[in-house]
Amino acid sequence: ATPYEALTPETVAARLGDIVAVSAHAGPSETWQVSEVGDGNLNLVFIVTGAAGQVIVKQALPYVRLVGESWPLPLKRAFFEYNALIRQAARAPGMVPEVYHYDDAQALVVMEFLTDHVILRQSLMQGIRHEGLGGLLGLFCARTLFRGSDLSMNTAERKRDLARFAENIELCDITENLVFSDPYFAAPMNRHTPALDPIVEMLRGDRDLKVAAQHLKAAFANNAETLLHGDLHTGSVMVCGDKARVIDPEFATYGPIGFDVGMLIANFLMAACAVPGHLADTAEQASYQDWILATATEVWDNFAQEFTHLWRNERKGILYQSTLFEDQNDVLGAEQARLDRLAAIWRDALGFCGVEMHRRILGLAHIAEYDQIADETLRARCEARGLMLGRALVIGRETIRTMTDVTDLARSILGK
Ligand code: SR1
Ligand code: MG
Repeated sequence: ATPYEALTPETVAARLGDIVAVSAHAGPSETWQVSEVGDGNLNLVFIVTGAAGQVIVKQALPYVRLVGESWPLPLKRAFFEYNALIRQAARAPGMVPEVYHYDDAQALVVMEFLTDHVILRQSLMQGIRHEGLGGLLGLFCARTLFRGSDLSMNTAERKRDLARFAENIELCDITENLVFSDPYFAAPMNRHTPALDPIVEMLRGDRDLKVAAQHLKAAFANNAETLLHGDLHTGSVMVCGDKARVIDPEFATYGPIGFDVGMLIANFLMAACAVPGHLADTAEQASYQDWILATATEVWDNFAQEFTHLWRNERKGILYQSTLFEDQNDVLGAEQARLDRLAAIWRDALGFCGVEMHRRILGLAHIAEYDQIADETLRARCEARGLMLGRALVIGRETIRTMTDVTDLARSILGK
């Protein structure tokens, strides 16, 4: 194989033009126009526009783009992204971009261009409503997380896959440090809005919070319940009207079901906290926050509903075999087991939700919703609400029962 070389807009046609799976979608390479559009933390992303259509080319860089060459990062993350994408396509059909071509040596994936779609995070900053979004994302979570778990997989399939994704070591290490540890001490790459100093000091002195964050880290590192997306925030969702697709699963690893669900809900809650920084009219702010909170509720409700449907109709894996619950009484047993599992997922999800809300304000990798609020006082007010809500969810994860409890808490912290 040709040794790895990072692409540039000028080299894409020469390097990929002869690949039939690519030209079938973009047309002959002589007609291609290429632009690099990557704005994420890690990779190169090119849009190729040709006579027959458009494709996306995503290539891993041998370092963290956000930081630079001083932080090397293995190219093999493209392998995990490709393998996660094909599993997600099978488990949640229609919810991820179609893969056209994968090149292991070049660490690149060529995939479907999602016409007219935009990153959900951008849409949330503009106050745009997407009908049914929470429902679609809840379905995505339930289908990928149930079907990627030992509720669905057999022993050989599961053990082999677990071993394969266990090699995504460096990206797991990023999550373990950036999400669960760094926000809670003065880690070298952390940054935060200076006006938050007093609250940051309070959180870093909060023993219960730090112990809880370490319990959550232990769950993430040790509880290999399912194949996670691993980085399911609103920058990993593309939307167009009432359509949505999930992208960027390079952090895929086996972990607790509640991780993806909690991270996703966190990103809706943070978007709600940041609304005053993006919409001028106060009535519109209030009504948009309501829509965001309702969407977060739909994520959980649809997740739980579809998880229940799959549990009752598709349980064929290693755990809770239907044969154990065949007679009349044991139907109740299967339902009891389902409710227990859902309750555990809910508790985990609340905790993961809270730490995600902290790390996006206190750690290295922030979110545009907060960072793009130019007025520092307003930004600090929005972020402080996110920090307090995050703490309440981590500390209260054993007692908070429903999404209504969560949204009531959010409303009281948002002053609604
Ligand atoms: C150094 S990577 C920082 C963050 O970017 C990715 O999107 C993940 O969220 C990661 O934590
Ligand atoms: Mg990403």
